[in-house]
Amino acid sequence: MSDLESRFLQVYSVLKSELLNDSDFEFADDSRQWVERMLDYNVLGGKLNRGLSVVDSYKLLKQGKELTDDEMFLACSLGWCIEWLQACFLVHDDIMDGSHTRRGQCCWFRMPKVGMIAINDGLILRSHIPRILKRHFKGKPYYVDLLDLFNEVEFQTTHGQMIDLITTLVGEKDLSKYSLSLHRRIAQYKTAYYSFYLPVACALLMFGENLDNHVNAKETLLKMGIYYQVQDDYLDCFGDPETIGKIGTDIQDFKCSWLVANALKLCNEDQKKTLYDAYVEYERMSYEKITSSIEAHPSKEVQAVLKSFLAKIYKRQN
Ligand code: GPP
Ligand code: MG
Ligand code: MG
Ligand code: MG
Repeated sequence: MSDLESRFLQVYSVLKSELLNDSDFEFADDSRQWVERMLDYNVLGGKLNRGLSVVDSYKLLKQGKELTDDEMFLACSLGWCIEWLQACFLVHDDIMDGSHTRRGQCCWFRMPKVGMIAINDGLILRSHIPRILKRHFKGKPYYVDLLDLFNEVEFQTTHGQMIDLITTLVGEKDLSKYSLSLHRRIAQYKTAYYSFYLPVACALLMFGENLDNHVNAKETLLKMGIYYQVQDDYLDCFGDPETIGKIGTDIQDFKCSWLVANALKLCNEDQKKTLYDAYVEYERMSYEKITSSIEAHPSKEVQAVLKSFLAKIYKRQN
């Protein structure tokens, strides 16, 4: 484990302990144990990419200058807020998608004695974010912007999830309605905002930037997020469940996945081969397009942030 990862995990323990001793609720042993088990099960166990990239981005914005202990703690806390949001989304998404496994373990709602309590657990996870922000960021000039950012990204993600879900109602009857433009919309809203824009936006706010001045970076991050969801769709079908930690459900769920949207567009002869070749080509083209839009960005620091993101996901296997 890297130094950064162990610092990051230390901050998790602090935040968890603060939440489990929140004086605005009368915790008893059983409720405290429930929340603790629920947090360890759902917030931990992932790759922590989104969370760690807040710290990486903030460091790059500071041009490699050493972070103070306070800055490190705050950047890690913002990273954890994103991991908390992700945990909330995954708990709910697995119920909606009827999934069985996540991060190499049983989905939370399928655990004995959990079932639909998982719905409330997802809401608890979401409610923890403003608790963390209030405790550590209230009084900072960017506090309101942070709250606003998390609210906005939640709006975008839930609406992306909504089109992902309602699209299947049509798709079950008539797959020909699926298209790449519909897929792009689903991917952008359900994944790209919270997975790519949010970590950088958090780092920029902490650095004192106005997000309105970074629309170019936002657009590039959204492109990367779409590419990431295309990878997710590809891995859902062709990835090794051992490596990706989940068993795909997109085909059974009639999802408007990138694979089916392309299959329909390409009128394949040998379907598997066509889909595979299309993916390789898509990966190359995306990389090129994203790289050139990064290089068009005026600020070298922002370019460095964006490039470090791209390097993290290009040709990922899990
Ligand atoms: C990924 O979809 C999108 C999310 C996990 C966001 C869910 C949003 C909610 C508001 C609940 P996916 O179903 O392809 O992800 P996975 O393949 O990991 O199940
Ligand atoms: Mg889903
Ligand atoms: Mg899913
Ligand atoms: Mg998926």
